[in-house]
Amino acid sequence: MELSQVEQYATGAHASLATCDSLEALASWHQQHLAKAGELTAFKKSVGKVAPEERKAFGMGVNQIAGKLEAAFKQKTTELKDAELALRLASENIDVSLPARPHRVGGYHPLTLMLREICGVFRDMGFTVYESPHVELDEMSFQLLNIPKHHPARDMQDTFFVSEDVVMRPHTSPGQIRAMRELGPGPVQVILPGMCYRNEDISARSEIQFHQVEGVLVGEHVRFSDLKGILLNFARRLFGPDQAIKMRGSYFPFTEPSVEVDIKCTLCHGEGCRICKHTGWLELLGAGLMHPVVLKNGGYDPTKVRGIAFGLGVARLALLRHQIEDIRLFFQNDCRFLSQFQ
Ligand code: FA5
Repeated sequence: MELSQVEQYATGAHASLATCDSLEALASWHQQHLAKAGELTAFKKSVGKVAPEERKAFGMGVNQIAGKLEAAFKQKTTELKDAELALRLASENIDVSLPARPHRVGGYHPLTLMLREICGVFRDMGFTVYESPHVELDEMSFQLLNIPKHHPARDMQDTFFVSEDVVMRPHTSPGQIRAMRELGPGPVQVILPGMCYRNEDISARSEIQFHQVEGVLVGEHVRFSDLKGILLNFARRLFGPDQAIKMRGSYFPFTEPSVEVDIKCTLCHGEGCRICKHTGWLELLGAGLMHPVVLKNGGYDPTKVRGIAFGLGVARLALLRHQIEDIRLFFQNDCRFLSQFQ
């Protein structure tokens, strides 16, 4: 074995290294030449076959050649990696001057916001929140509220029956009985917010599910004027210090006397407009002094204790607040509509 043979081999190896144009090609070049089983190793091993007096020079020569090949391999590797990186950077070029994509965040439903605002106003007046079931006994929803079976007043709400004795509550009033029974016999001052269900024709003003907030105040010194004060304060907190309300005589089996409360149109301030159907007033809620039968069913002596109750529709207030004309918009889940209230 002569050193010149190794030099000749090395010239060929350098030449083929120069033609490598990818990291894969480079890896197979390395496999062929510099790896343990590669050609250079074979030359290194052949040192034993060289004549003893030439062995030293041969060994040094081979090592020198090996060092050069390794250095060339390293340099080529760096070159190819740099080239690949440059190519990748060029293809992944990001234009940092482009505007960012809007990051959409969720928000509360306008009815939830309205409900929270209403609860906040009553909380400031000393009311606490009492939750009562959505799936309710017929007894609680009607009979204990002075509406016996087959009473014509049942027609006031077209109720969804789950079974003969169980209904989807058509109003929050059954919570009156539950609250009095649970929190009595002392004074009670609660609001009952929640969803109600009625089998009604869906229209711009009516849905088959809608929120009500019921208010109940029971105590020895409770009077009808408290009802007026609470509701006037409520209307003024929501719509400003000059807001007027009006009470009209009405009928509910569970209150006596009963009233319906109108609010002076918040849009036209009583002048008459589309929203108030040119009357200047909008119906807001039903209310009254609790009927003695209801107080008794709640566990109170109606000769000693009086109560006031009211039930208001949350969507009605939201319509007024946002000057919307159709309640159905709240339940269509159209993000373009809902996102306006965040
Ligand atoms: C009642 O439900 C009585 N329980 C209210 C009450 C409570 C009277 C306590 C006396 C004492 P009414 O059916 O009028 O009453 O409903 C009250 C409010 O709920 C209405 O003024 C309206 O704002 C809302 N409401 C009723 N039905 C619907 C409906 N289908 N869609 C949307 N809101 C409704």
